[in-house]
Amino acid sequence: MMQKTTTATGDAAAEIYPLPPMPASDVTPSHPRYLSLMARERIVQGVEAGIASPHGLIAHGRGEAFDYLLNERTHDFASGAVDAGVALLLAARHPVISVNGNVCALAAEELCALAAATGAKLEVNIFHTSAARELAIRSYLERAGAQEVLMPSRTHALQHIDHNRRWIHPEGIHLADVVCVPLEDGDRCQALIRNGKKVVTIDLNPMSRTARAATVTIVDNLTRCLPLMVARAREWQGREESLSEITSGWDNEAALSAAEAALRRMS
Ligand code: PTJ
Repeated sequence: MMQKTTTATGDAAAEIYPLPPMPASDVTPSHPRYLSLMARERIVQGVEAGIASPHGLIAHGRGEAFDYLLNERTHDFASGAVDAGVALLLAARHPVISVNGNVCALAAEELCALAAATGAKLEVNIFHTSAARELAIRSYLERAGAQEVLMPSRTHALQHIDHNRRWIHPEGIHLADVVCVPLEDGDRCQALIRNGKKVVTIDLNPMSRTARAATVTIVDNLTRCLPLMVARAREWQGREESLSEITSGWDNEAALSAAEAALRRMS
Protein backbone atom coordinates (compact mmCIF):
# COMPACT_ATOMS: atom_id res chain seq x y z
CA MET A 1 0.00 0.00 0.00
CA MET A 2 1.42 3.39 -0.99
CA GLN A 3 1.69 6.26 1.52
CA LYS A 4 -0.66 9.24 1.10
CA THR A 5 0.80 12.75 0.78
CA THR A 6 -0.85 16.17 0.70
CA THR A 7 -0.18 18.11 -2.49
CA ALA A 8 1.16 21.64 -3.00
CA THR A 9 -2.40 22.90 -3.54
CA GLY A 10 -3.15 21.95 0.09
CA ASP A 11 -6.63 20.92 -0.98
CA ALA A 12 -7.97 17.94 0.94
CA ALA A 13 -9.71 16.59 -2.16
CA ALA A 14 -6.41 16.76 -4.00
CA GLU A 15 -4.72 14.36 -1.60
CA ILE A 16 -3.11 11.77 -3.82
CA TYR A 17 -0.73 8.89 -3.59
CA PRO A 18 2.83 9.45 -4.82
CA LEU A 19 3.53 7.51 -7.98
CA PRO A 20 7.03 6.02 -7.88
CA PRO A 21 9.15 6.80 -10.96
CA MET A 22 9.22 3.13 -11.83
CA PRO A 23 6.14 0.99 -11.28
CA ALA A 24 6.45 -1.44 -8.41
CA SER A 25 6.21 -4.53 -10.56
CA ASP A 26 8.75 -7.33 -10.49
CA VAL A 27 8.94 -7.40 -14.30
CA THR A 28 12.56 -6.96 -15.35
CA PRO A 29 13.74 -4.83 -18.33
CA SER A 30 14.87 -8.03 -20.06
CA HIS A 31 11.25 -9.14 -20.44
CA PRO A 32 10.33 -8.94 -24.16
CA ARG A 33 7.11 -7.04 -23.38
CA TYR A 34 8.65 -4.84 -20.68
CA LEU A 35 7.48 -1.45 -22.00
CA SER A 36 3.93 -2.62 -22.57
CA LEU A 37 3.79 -4.19 -19.09
CA MET A 38 5.18 -1.01 -17.51
CA ALA A 39 2.51 1.10 -19.22
CA ARG A 40 -0.13 -1.31 -17.91
CA GLU A 41 1.37 -0.93 -14.45
CA ARG A 42 1.18 2.85 -14.69
CA ILE A 43 -2.51 2.75 -15.54
CA VAL A 44 -3.21 0.42 -12.61
CA GLN A 45 -1.30 2.75 -10.28
CA GLY A 46 -3.10 5.72 -11.81
CA VAL A 47 -6.43 4.14 -10.86
CA GLU A 48 -5.17 3.39 -7.33
CA ALA A 49 -3.97 7.00 -7.03
CA GLY A 50 -7.33 8.44 -8.06
CA ILE A 51 -5.97 9.89 -11.33
CA ALA A 52 -7.36 7.44 -13.90
CA SER A 53 -10.91 6.14 -13.90
CA PRO A 54 -11.48 2.36 -13.56
CA HIS A 55 -13.01 2.65 -17.05
CA GLY A 56 -9.53 3.71 -18.15
CA LEU A 57 -8.33 0.13 -17.66
CA ILE A 58 -10.73 -1.01 -20.36
CA ALA A 59 -9.75 1.84 -22.69
CA HIS A 60 -6.09 0.96 -22.16
CA GLY A 61 -6.74 -2.69 -23.01
CA ARG A 62 -8.39 -1.63 -26.25
CA GLY A 63 -5.34 0.48 -27.07
CA GLU A 64 -3.01 -2.43 -26.28
CA ALA A 65 -4.88 -4.67 -28.72
CA PHE A 66 -4.44 -2.18 -31.57
CA ASP A 67 -0.81 -1.60 -30.62
CA TYR A 68 -0.14 -5.32 -30.69
CA LEU A 69 -1.56 -5.53 -34.21
CA LEU A 70 0.64 -2.60 -35.24
CA ASN A 71 3.70 -4.47 -33.94
CA GLU A 72 4.18 -1.92 -31.15
CA ARG A 73 6.19 0.43 -33.33
CA THR A 74 5.88 3.93 -34.75
CA HIS A 75 4.98 3.61 -38.44
CA ASP A 76 5.66 6.21 -41.16
CA PHE A 77 2.02 7.38 -41.12
CA ALA A 78 2.48 8.17 -37.40
CA SER A 79 5.82 9.97 -37.85
CA GLY A 80 4.23 12.13 -40.57
CA ALA A 81 1.31 12.90 -38.25
CA VAL A 82 3.71 13.78 -35.42
CA ASP A 83 5.28 16.40 -37.69
CA ALA A 84 1.91 17.77 -38.86
CA GLY A 85 0.54 17.85 -35.30
CA VAL A 86 3.58 19.61 -33.88
CA ALA A 87 3.56 22.11 -36.75
CA LEU A 88 -0.11 22.89 -36.01
CA LEU A 89 0.58 23.38 -32.30
CA LEU A 90 3.62 25.59 -32.92
CA ALA A 91 1.82 27.73 -35.49
CA ALA A 92 -1.29 28.13 -33.31
CA ARG A 93 -2.27 31.44 -31.78
CA HIS A 94 -3.63 29.75 -28.66
CA PRO A 95 -2.76 26.03 -28.40
CA VAL A 96 -4.14 23.87 -25.56
CA ILE A 97 -3.40 20.29 -24.51
CA SER A 98 -6.40 18.55 -22.97
CA VAL A 99 -5.55 16.03 -20.22
CA ASN A 100 -7.67 13.11 -19.05
CA GLY A 101 -6.96 10.43 -16.45
CA ASN A 102 -5.24 7.84 -18.68
CA VAL A 103 -3.05 10.41 -20.38
CA CYS A 104 -1.94 11.87 -17.04
CA ALA A 105 -1.18 8.44 -15.54
CA LEU A 106 0.79 7.32 -18.60
CA ALA A 107 2.78 10.40 -19.54
CA ALA A 108 2.53 13.41 -17.20
CA GLU A 109 6.18 14.47 -17.63
CA GLU A 110 6.04 14.31 -21.43
CA LEU A 111 2.80 16.33 -21.48
CA CYS A 112 4.47 19.06 -19.42
CA ALA A 113 7.49 18.97 -21.76
CA LEU A 114 5.23 19.25 -24.83
CA ALA A 115 3.36 22.18 -23.29
CA ALA A 116 6.64 23.96 -22.55
CA ALA A 117 8.06 23.27 -26.02
CA THR A 118 4.97 24.43 -27.92
CA GLY A 119 3.73 27.18 -25.60
CA ALA A 120 0.47 25.28 -25.13
CA LYS A 121 -1.63 25.49 -21.99
CA LEU A 122 -2.55 22.29 -20.11
CA GLU A 123 -6.25 21.90 -19.29
CA VAL A 124 -7.87 19.09 -17.31
CA ASN A 125 -10.90 17.64 -19.06
CA ILE A 126 -12.34 14.23 -18.17
CA PHE A 127 -15.18 12.09 -19.45
CA HIS A 128 -16.19 10.24 -16.28
CA THR A 129 -17.30 13.02 -13.93
CA SER A 130 -15.28 13.38 -10.71
CA ALA A 131 -14.21 16.64 -9.11
CA ALA A 132 -11.72 14.78 -6.88
CA ARG A 133 -10.09 13.16 -9.90
CA GLU A 134 -9.82 16.52 -11.69
CA LEU A 135 -7.95 17.90 -8.68
CA ALA A 136 -5.73 14.81 -8.44
CA ILE A 137 -4.80 15.17 -12.12
CA ARG A 138 -3.94 18.84 -11.61
CA SER A 139 -1.79 18.02 -8.59
CA TYR A 140 0.04 15.27 -10.40
CA LEU A 141 0.72 17.49 -13.42
CA GLU A 142 2.07 20.19 -11.10
CA ARG A 143 4.38 17.71 -9.47
CA ALA A 144 5.49 16.54 -12.92
CA GLY A 145 6.62 20.10 -13.74
CA ALA A 146 3.55 21.98 -15.05
CA GLN A 147 3.77 25.74 -14.51
CA GLU A 148 0.02 26.19 -14.81
CA VAL A 149 -2.91 23.78 -15.11
CA LEU A 150 -6.33 25.09 -16.17
CA MET A 151 -9.43 23.48 -14.73
CA PRO A 152 -12.90 23.08 -16.25
CA SER A 153 -15.10 26.06 -15.36
CA ARG A 154 -18.84 26.13 -14.71
CA THR A 155 -19.18 29.35 -16.68
CA HIS A 156 -18.01 28.31 -20.15
CA ALA A 157 -19.35 25.31 -22.06
CA LEU A 158 -18.42 23.87 -25.43
CA GLN A 159 -21.40 23.92 -27.77
CA HIS A 160 -22.79 20.74 -29.41
CA ILE A 161 -22.02 18.45 -26.47
CA ASP A 162 -23.90 17.74 -23.27
CA HIS A 163 -21.76 15.65 -20.90
CA ASN A 164 -19.06 16.59 -18.38
CA ARG A 165 -16.53 17.25 -21.11
CA ARG A 166 -18.44 20.35 -22.21
CA TRP A 167 -17.10 22.41 -19.27
CA ILE A 168 -14.03 24.34 -20.36
CA HIS A 169 -11.76 27.08 -19.06
CA PRO A 170 -12.40 30.60 -20.46
CA GLU A 171 -8.68 31.13 -21.13
CA GLY A 172 -8.04 27.57 -22.27
CA ILE A 173 -10.09 25.45 -24.66
CA HIS A 174 -12.69 28.22 -24.94
CA LEU A 175 -10.14 30.51 -26.63
CA ALA A 176 -8.09 27.80 -28.33
CA ASP A 177 -7.62 27.59 -32.08
CA VAL A 178 -5.74 24.25 -31.85
CA VAL A 179 -6.46 21.60 -29.20
CA CYS A 180 -4.42 18.44 -28.67
CA VAL A 181 -6.77 15.77 -27.28
CA PRO A 182 -5.07 12.40 -26.77
CA LEU A 183 -7.30 9.33 -26.13
CA GLU A 184 -10.44 11.28 -26.81
CA ASP A 185 -14.08 10.28 -27.14
CA GLY A 186 -15.66 10.90 -30.51
CA ASP A 187 -18.39 13.26 -29.33
CA ARG A 188 -16.06 15.88 -27.98
CA CYS A 189 -13.66 15.69 -30.89
CA GLN A 190 -16.57 16.34 -33.25
CA ALA A 191 -17.82 19.15 -30.98
CA LEU A 192 -14.39 20.82 -30.93
CA ILE A 193 -14.31 20.75 -34.74
CA ARG A 194 -17.86 22.13 -34.93
CA ASN A 195 -16.73 24.93 -32.60
CA GLY A 196 -14.15 25.91 -35.25
CA LYS A 197 -11.07 24.44 -33.58
CA LYS A 198 -8.38 22.30 -35.15
CA VAL A 199 -7.79 19.02 -33.33
CA VAL A 200 -4.61 16.96 -32.99
CA THR A 201 -5.38 13.56 -31.52
CA ILE A 202 -3.40 10.46 -30.55
CA ASP A 203 -5.44 7.29 -30.99
CA LEU A 204 -4.29 3.75 -31.78
CA ASN A 205 -7.63 3.01 -33.46
CA PRO A 206 -7.64 4.62 -36.92
CA MET A 207 -11.34 3.74 -37.31
CA SER A 208 -12.60 5.58 -34.21
CA ARG A 209 -14.88 8.60 -34.61
CA THR A 210 -12.17 10.72 -32.98
CA ALA A 211 -9.53 9.52 -35.44
CA ARG A 212 -11.86 10.26 -38.36
CA ALA A 213 -13.02 13.68 -37.14
CA ALA A 214 -9.63 15.12 -36.09
CA THR A 215 -7.53 17.45 -38.23
CA VAL A 216 -4.39 15.41 -37.50
CA THR A 217 -4.55 11.86 -36.09
CA ILE A 218 -1.40 10.25 -34.75
CA VAL A 219 -2.07 6.50 -34.85
CA ASP A 220 0.56 5.47 -32.34
CA ASN A 221 0.92 4.67 -28.67
CA LEU A 222 0.85 7.84 -26.57
CA THR A 223 3.93 6.68 -24.69
CA ARG A 224 5.94 6.31 -27.92
CA CYS A 225 4.83 9.38 -29.85
CA LEU A 226 4.86 12.02 -27.09
CA PRO A 227 8.69 11.97 -26.76
CA LEU A 228 8.90 12.27 -30.58
CA MET A 229 6.54 15.28 -30.46
CA VAL A 230 8.61 16.95 -27.75
CA ALA A 231 11.84 16.44 -29.71
CA ARG A 232 10.27 17.84 -32.90
CA ALA A 233 8.78 20.83 -31.11
CA ARG A 234 12.15 21.69 -29.56
CA GLU A 235 13.83 21.36 -32.96
CA TRP A 236 11.25 23.60 -34.72
CA GLN A 237 10.88 26.30 -32.07
CA GLY A 238 11.23 29.75 -33.66
CA ARG A 239 10.61 28.38 -37.17
CA GLU A 240 6.82 28.76 -37.06
CA GLU A 241 6.56 30.65 -40.40
CA SER A 242 8.14 27.82 -42.34
CA LEU A 243 5.76 25.19 -40.94
CA SER A 244 2.63 26.13 -42.91
CA GLU A 245 3.61 23.84 -45.82
CA ILE A 246 3.58 20.85 -43.49
CA THR A 247 0.15 21.62 -42.08
CA SER A 248 -1.50 22.62 -45.38
CA GLY A 249 -0.15 19.54 -47.15
CA TRP A 250 -1.36 17.10 -44.50
CA ASP A 251 -3.83 14.45 -45.73
CA ASN A 252 -5.37 12.87 -42.64
CA GLU A 253 -7.57 10.49 -44.60
CA ALA A 254 -4.55 9.05 -46.41
CA ALA A 255 -2.73 8.56 -43.10
CA LEU A 256 -5.76 6.77 -41.63
CA SER A 257 -6.01 4.50 -44.68
CA ALA A 258 -2.32 3.62 -44.35
CA ALA A 259 -2.83 2.85 -40.67
CA GLU A 260 -5.85 0.66 -41.37
CA ALA A 261 -3.92 -1.20 -44.08
CA ALA A 262 -1.05 -1.83 -41.64
CA LEU A 263 -3.53 -3.18 -39.08
CA ARG A 264 -5.05 -5.53 -41.62
CA ARG A 265 -1.56 -6.72 -42.63
CA MET A 266 -0.70 -6.94 -38.91
CA SER A 267 2.77 -5.47 -39.44
O1 PTJ B 1 -10.22 10.13 -17.52
P1 PTJ B 1 -11.49 10.13 -18.31
O2 PTJ B 1 -12.72 10.07 -17.45
O3 PTJ B 1 -11.56 11.29 -19.27
O4 PTJ B 1 -11.50 8.80 -19.21
C1 PTJ B 1 -10.49 8.59 -20.17
C2 PTJ B 1 -10.85 7.41 -21.08
C3 PTJ B 1 -9.62 7.08 -21.93
C4 PTJ B 1 -11.23 6.21 -20.23
C5 PTJ B 1 -12.06 7.83 -21.96
O5 PTJ B 1 -11.72 8.97 -22.70
C6 PTJ B 1 -12.50 6.71 -22.86
O6 PTJ B 1 -13.35 5.91 -22.54
O7 PTJ B 1 -11.89 6.67 -24.04
P2 PTJ B 1 -12.33 5.66 -25.21
O8 PTJ B 1 -13.59 6.15 -25.85
O9 PTJ B 1 -12.25 4.25 -24.75
O10 PTJ B 1 -11.20 5.92 -26.27
C7 PTJ B 1 -9.90 5.69 -26.01
C8 PTJ B 1 -9.21 5.50 -27.37
O11 PTJ B 1 -7.83 5.62 -27.11
C9 PTJ B 1 -9.45 4.12 -28.00
O12 PTJ B 1 -9.62 4.25 -29.40
C10 PTJ B 1 -8.17 3.35 -27.69
O13 PTJ B 1 -7.85 2.44 -28.72
C11 PTJ B 1 -7.15 4.49 -27.64
N1 PTJ B 1 -6.01 4.24 -26.74
C12 PTJ B 1 -6.01 3.61 -25.54
N2 PTJ B 1 -4.78 3.60 -25.01
C13 PTJ B 1 -3.98 4.27 -25.87
C14 PTJ B 1 -4.76 4.68 -26.98
N3 PTJ B 1 -4.25 5.39 -28.01
C15 PTJ B 1 -2.94 5.72 -27.94
N4 PTJ B 1 -2.13 5.36 -26.92
C16 PTJ B 1 -2.60 4.64 -25.87
N5 PTJ B 1 -1.78 4.28 -24.86
